[in-house]
This record gives sequence, C-alpha cells and structure tokens, in this order.
Amino acid sequence: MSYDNQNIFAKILREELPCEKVYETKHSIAFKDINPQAKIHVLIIPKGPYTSWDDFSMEASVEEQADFVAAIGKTAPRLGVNKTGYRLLTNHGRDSHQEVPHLHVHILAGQALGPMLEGGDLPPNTNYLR
Ligand code: DGP
Repeated sequence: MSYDNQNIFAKILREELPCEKVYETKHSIAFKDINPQAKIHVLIIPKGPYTSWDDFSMEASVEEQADFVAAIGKTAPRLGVNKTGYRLLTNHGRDSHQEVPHLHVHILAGQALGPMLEGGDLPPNTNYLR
C-alpha cells in the first residue's frame, strides 16, 4: 500500500486539521480519538509516512521505531491508566477494517474492556503460519 499524504492523520501532522494532543516526542504524537470506543481512547502515530506496522518495521529508522514504542509506553501513565489497565490495538488493511491509512496504535482504557474480539471465531485447525 503506497502512502496517501491526503489521509486524515497526515493532515493532522501538517496542522491542517486540529487534534487534542496528549503527548508528543521527536518522532511520534498521541491525541484523543474523535470517535471514542471507550472512556479513554487515544491514538499514537509516528510522524513519518508509514501505512502499517509492517511498513514501519521495514522502512522506519531504528531511532523512529524506538521513539514510537517508547511514546506508546509513556502515553499510558500520562493518561493515568497504567495501574488500572489498558488495551493496545492496531489495525492494518481490509480484514481489520483499518480506516485511516497511516500507522496508529489505539490505547483503550478507563473501563472494563470486555473480550478481545467479538465474532472473531476461527475455523478449526487454522494454520496461518504455513
Ligand atoms: P482504524 O479503524 O484503526 O483505522 O481507526 C481509525 C481511528 O481514527 C478511528 O477510531 C477514528 C479516528 N479518527 C478518524 N478521523 C479522525 C480525526 O479527524 N481526528 C481524530 N482525532 N481521530 C480520528
């Protein structure tokens, strides 16, 4: 998937659209999700043009990757959820219903979050490492 620099998060990074920022580092930014799915719902994105975690892993510098992972880890305590718990989630592509084609990790927290997947039954004997 090539990077679309007109996606919403690219516009947020260029400050063409506003966001409620909660944390920022040299290579990453965290802001509140516009359509929260839990009492606390924050997105963390790298500032570079990466569509997915696999794209980021292959194309981003080690410095960007370290910054992003640390930014995710440091956002949770800033939100005050590291004691009560939180869920990290990232979607990529069709099957996960990724809406915005710029890598983002969701932090969901502030309430009991329920089961990890709804309606996500796998067929028996699925061997997805073949
Ligand atoms: P995903 O389905 O994983 O691609 O999630 C995309 C998320 O982005 C979704 O939870 C809603 C959020 N979102 C979409 N547009 C905007 C926006 O303009 N501002 C903010 N803050 N969040 C947005």
